[in-house]
Amino acid sequence: MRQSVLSLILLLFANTSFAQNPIVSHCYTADPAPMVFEGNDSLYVYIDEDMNVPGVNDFYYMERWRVYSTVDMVNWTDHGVALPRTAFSWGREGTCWASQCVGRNGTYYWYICISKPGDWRHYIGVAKSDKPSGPFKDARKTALVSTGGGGDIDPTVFIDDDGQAYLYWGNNKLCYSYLRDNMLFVNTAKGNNGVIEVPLTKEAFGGVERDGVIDGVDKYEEGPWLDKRGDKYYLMYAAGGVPEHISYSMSDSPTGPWVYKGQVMSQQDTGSFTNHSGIVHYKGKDYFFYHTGWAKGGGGYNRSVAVEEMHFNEDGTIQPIKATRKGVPALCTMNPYIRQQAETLNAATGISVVGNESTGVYVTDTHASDSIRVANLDFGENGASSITLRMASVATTGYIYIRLDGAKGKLIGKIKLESTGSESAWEERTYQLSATPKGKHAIHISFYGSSTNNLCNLDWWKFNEVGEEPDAIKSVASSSQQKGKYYDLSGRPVENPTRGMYIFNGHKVMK
Ligand code: FUB
Repeated sequence: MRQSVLSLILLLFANTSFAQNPIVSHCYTADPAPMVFEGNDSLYVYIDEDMNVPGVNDFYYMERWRVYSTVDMVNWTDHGVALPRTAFSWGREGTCWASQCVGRNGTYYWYICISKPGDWRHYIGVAKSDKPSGPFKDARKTALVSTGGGGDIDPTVFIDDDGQAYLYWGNNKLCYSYLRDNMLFVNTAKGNNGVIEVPLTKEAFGGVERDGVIDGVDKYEEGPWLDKRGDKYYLMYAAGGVPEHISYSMSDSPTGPWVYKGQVMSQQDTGSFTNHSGIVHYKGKDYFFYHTGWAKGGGGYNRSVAVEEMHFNEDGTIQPIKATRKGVPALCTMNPYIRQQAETLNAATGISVVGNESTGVYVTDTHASDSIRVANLDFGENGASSITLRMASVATTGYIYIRLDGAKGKLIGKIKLESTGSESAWEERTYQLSATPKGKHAIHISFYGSSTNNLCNLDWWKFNEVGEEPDAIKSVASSSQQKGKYYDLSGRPVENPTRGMYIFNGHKVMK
């Protein structure tokens, strides 16, 4: 009895003890823009990929934007490079900064900022796609808007209930434009050739900077995020100078006047001196996304996105939010018995995710000591007897280990790598598990073998429930079972098989 209570406690601990922030750990992600689209069950986050390129001056050197999505808030699908810098023929290398994507009438418009060759200033551009995960293409072939004076970064777009779309942006200044219904042009009849500058007053943003001194309690810096809850409009922004915190102002109209309301996330030691936020309502909860320097090797120029739940007071004001490593809990469990993309990750070390939704997205760069974790799978009461992986590999030595809950958790599968002929020769292979996982667990997949050559590419995986095994359990014999011997469907050897279903030479047979 004591033993089983202890096991239960260990099991609960194993399932809940992982830090969920940052939400992506296999690459650096900055400037999150969360979005939920009508008729779509997922929450998407659009980011610029912070990069660490040896020999390159890393002043926010970024070459691409990526898209992530989730249905449970703890496992995030990497949709790959949905928008590379090269999509903008007029864009300058390394200058892919903050962005936001909105959907309208089945088309997704991704507003970005980028410099031009030989020009230090940023310009706002827009790409579009018929899928939220892209790939996206430059929708105009020219910049959408520019004030000419610099500071044209960090676009945010909001479509109001009456259909009018607003574009806000700006560093050390705040501008907005009315977008036309096609989302690709600003209404040049408004403001100064379509651009309206918001006065950065004390009432609106808490303070004003004069000669490097802030007169007031706060100051607008950059990274605006325009949103609405009920009939209140919210403008959140990075504030206070550097290091930044997140503050907000409210209004009864999308164009102001804005009233300063205070700090949402005060300046905290997250390892990043910038912060950049976005909020979203999803499955009955409000979430606040921001960035930190928390991923391994991270910092001010290698940032990583994190998320916290947020709460509004009755008068619409926002309760202060603390940055935590714990993050947010899972909204639901993951079904291990349907295909899950290998790039749907709770955490990962060492691997890369490549491709885009047109060419295919998959996990690669798998070497000794690299690993993947997927959280909160529900194996049910029957449990799983085998796993099917879609993989491509040229490795003939090396293993994939599958463990429950963590790096030191129970080993349930030891898969010996066999070449599929080439790294693009994809094969579906099913392997018998050495134990039957039941109930709720995380899985930890780790790679053993070469530390220099890619061990395998993984496209997707699915577990097979006891009693639902596929016909060909390939490579079982090579991984753990001997030819000419009978095994039960959980992979245990059977000396004298009677009537029933068995595994024999890697195939399901009826006796
Ligand atoms: O990521 C580059 C710049 O850093 C963004 O455009 C700003 O918001 C700040 O986060």
